Amino acid sequence: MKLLLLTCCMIIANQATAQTPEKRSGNPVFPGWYADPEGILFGKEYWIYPTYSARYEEQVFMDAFSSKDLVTWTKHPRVLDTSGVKWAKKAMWAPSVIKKGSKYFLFFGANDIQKDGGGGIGVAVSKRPGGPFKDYLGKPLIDKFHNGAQPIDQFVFKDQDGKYYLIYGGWKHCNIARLKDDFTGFIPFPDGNTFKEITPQDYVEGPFMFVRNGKYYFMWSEGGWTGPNYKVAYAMADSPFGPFKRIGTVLQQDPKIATGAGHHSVIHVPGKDRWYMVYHRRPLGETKANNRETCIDLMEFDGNGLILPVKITKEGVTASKVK
Ligand code: FUB
Repeated sequence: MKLLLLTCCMIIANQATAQTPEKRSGNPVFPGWYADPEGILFGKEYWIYPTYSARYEEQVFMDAFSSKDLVTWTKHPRVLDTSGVKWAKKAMWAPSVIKKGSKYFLFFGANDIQKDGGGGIGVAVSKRPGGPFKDYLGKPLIDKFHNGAQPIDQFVFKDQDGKYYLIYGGWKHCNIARLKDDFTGFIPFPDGNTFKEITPQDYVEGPFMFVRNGKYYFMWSEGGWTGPNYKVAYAMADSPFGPFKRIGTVLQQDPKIATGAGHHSVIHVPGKDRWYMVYHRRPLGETKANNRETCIDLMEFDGNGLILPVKITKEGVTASKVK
């Protein structure tokens, strides 16, 4: 009798497990054409700030998305738009957001400038991560080419000593510049230069930096963003200034899943060795340049601290709340 009861209980338990599959984010994590996503944690909430991926003339706003568990995402429409930034007319790209004090600062590119002036990298500010963000300076923070870098694809990096840097650049050049504490401009380096070039081999655009176990990981996108071979590579160094020697590719297309995987960011869950790569890719068979979707997959390291190639998936990551 006891054995029969035990067997029944096990069958019921097994059925219950089978009926409650693990919740996953799925990929893309939210619907719509969105690219260049920056993922970040604000308190216990995950946020993703992407580029609205459309014709340049239609890129006149940015939406944001928040989630408590990586599965259910809430859309925050038009956290920034050109009505709040007089000098921005089109091509609002690659938001990078940071909290400083009680305010949130959103760095963005606008106008896709081809020569000095008329646009570049700007800063907007808000009291809330969901905006509305308003122009902070009334003009671009960078509106010129320095060291050959187009002023786009900005990433704001807070170093371990509390200093803030802007790492940015398109057209195959990447600069790092130290931000003033109030983000109104830059503090020149001791050698008198403000923009220090840190371009590694094969760099094209989309820089990102993080620190793990005291090492600086510098990551960037390679190839053409409009094609299938777009990808992400990385280097490691002991300082944010490098030198950065390319180690290898960490993210690329998988002909069974999607193409053009690139322009990424990384979310680290505090207190854990858990890292997420947030990136965009193009669905299989899709060739339109702007038909890019925002996805998330796990990023893992080997015992020597090297990044393992990211496996891009349709399922995404499992539900996870920040404690
Ligand atoms: O989305 C516009 C541009 O495409 C970005 O600035 C580049 O990094 C590329 O992803």
